[in-house]
Amino acid sequence: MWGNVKRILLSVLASASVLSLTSAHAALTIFTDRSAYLSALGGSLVEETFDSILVDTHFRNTTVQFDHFSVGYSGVIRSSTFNFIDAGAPNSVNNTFGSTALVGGVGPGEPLTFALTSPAYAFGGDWARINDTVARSVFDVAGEQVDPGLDLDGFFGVVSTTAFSTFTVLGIAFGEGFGLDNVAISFDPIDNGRPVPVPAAGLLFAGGAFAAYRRHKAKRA
Ligand SMILES: [Ca+2]
Ligand SMILES: [Ca+2]
Ligand SMILES: [Ca+2]
Repeated sequence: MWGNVKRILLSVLASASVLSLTSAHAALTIFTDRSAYLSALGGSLVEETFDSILVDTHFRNTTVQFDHFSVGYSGVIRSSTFNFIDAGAPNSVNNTFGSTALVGGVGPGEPLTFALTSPAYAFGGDWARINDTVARSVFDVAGEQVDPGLDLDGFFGVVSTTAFSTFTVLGIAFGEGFGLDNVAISFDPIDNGRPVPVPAAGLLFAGGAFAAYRRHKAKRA
């Protein structure tokens, strides 16, 4: 008689089922004031105003390369008024900047990714209509999700203690459209608001090592 005997099946845990996460979490500092952000960067920044783009340029199902990052989107939003660099006369209510700016749009679970040309420590810019009225997106940077809050219209920047290769606007609800301009990035390590001193690369001089060989002077008769 089996009574209350219960057979418990023990699943054998594969060796890969438990991963030891050893990488340290990035410590992020959020700035909503451009001046404070720039002060934290200590002057080591690069900027993108998008103003070199002279005609509306889409990045749906493709990427557009800028000096310091590329941007691309491959989600479900197909409207011509999202996911493009809005040049000339604004074609989007999300371009509130009075100059050429990026206009993005993401659906739930979709990333709009800024892929940096090299690992960076700070990414910020002037944003328009992020999470207007309803929370529709978060930022994903250095392995962390950052909540930009409701009704972000203005500067928002993140400084990280660890380098990151992408900055992503991640949709969390349907239909987030937004604008972005005046992107400011730092590729230099930053510690407590001050750039970490980096030893200057030694310059190697090969003085006197250069010898001119003129073996080809020989003329053939
Ligand atoms: Ca601009
Ligand atoms: Ca336009
Ligand atoms: Ca929006």
